[in-house]
Amino acid sequence: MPAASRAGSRAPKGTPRDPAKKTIPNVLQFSKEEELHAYREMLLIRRFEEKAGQMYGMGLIGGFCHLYIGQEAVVVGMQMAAQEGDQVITGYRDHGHMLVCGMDPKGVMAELTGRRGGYSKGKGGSMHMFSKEKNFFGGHGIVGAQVSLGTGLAFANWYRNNGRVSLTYFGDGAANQGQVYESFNMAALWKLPVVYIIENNRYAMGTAVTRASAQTDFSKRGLSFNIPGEQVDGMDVRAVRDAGRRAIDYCRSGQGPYILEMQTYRYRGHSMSDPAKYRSKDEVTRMREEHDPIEQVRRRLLGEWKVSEDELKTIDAKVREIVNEAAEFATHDPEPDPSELWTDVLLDA
Ligand SMILES: Cc1ncc(C[n+]2csc(CCOP(=O)(O)OP(=O)(O)O)c2C)c(N)n1
Ligand SMILES: [Mg+2]
Repeated sequence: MPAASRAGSRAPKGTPRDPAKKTIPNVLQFSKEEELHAYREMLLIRRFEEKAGQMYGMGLIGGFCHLYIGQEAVVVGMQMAAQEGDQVITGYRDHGHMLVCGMDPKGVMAELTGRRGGYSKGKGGSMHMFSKEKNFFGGHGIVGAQVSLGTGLAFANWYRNNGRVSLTYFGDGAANQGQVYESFNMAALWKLPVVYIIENNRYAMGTAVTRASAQTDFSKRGLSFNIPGEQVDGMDVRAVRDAGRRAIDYCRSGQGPYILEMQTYRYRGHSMSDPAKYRSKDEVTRMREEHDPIEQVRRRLLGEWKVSEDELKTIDAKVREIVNEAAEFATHDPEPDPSELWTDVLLDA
């Protein structure tokens, strides 16, 4: 948006308001570079996940595989608010988190196909990947387990006084686990630097939030521990970055944990086999058509920032190239040698 309209010049008194014009607080505005960055990052996740879905269908990926399609704005917006050195930890719906942390798409895809060049040498699969170098701490298949681990990362930050913040992601279903509240208690008691990011995508497998949760406002889940919380439009990457900054600043300044409920939506099934009887096709179509996080940015780039279709096509082509290269690597890299079966099981200490 040009600077003049960003400054928000006032209309003369008595001018009727155009109801179609929504005034977005200045704080939600992105620069053109930020819009382009968010677009690229979200598109990389989307295309990567679409490719993973295809490869699963072709039998190249086995075991569990949970796609992040629809939720891209959450992790991209949060990472735009984070600083180098802040840690990320999440559950099994983790490919997007790894990509925004800067992990190599080839290594992630090769882990999905169980190849040597994968982040866990082909022995961990979709739910078990880590990169200490990129501050990504997994990838966890036990629902809610990452919450206590993420709190532990925050405890280490506090102990070392290193100024880092732990970004601990979990789902609406995981939010009902007991260990979450034990973690909240400790985090609040010791004022640990952890942002709890609850990705409320409305379902835990086939169970709607309203069927499983007595309190569906997840931002209130820390109330009895005095942990502040906010509900955020998790389909708008600008709203995510804005709330992310507030939460991370709060934690980094030593005031303790913070909760962000990201209101988001997953377009695909829970995992790769999902009868999808728990929601209507219309509901999914409506979300895709009216709230898609990538389409929102694309529209602003074309409209407000006058970026040409060609420029966007070049970005799209580049993203596809990265994903195709990753898929190519992941189909040709050899599988681990059978002698590797017993290695990396226990740590030699
Ligand atoms: C302790 C535990 N209980 C149950 C499961 C089976 N399970 C896997 S995913 C899932 C749903 C979790 O939903 P949510 O936290 O909303 O995350 P989402 O899949 O929507 O990202 C369940 C019950 C598990 N993996 N671990
Ligand atoms: Mg969920």
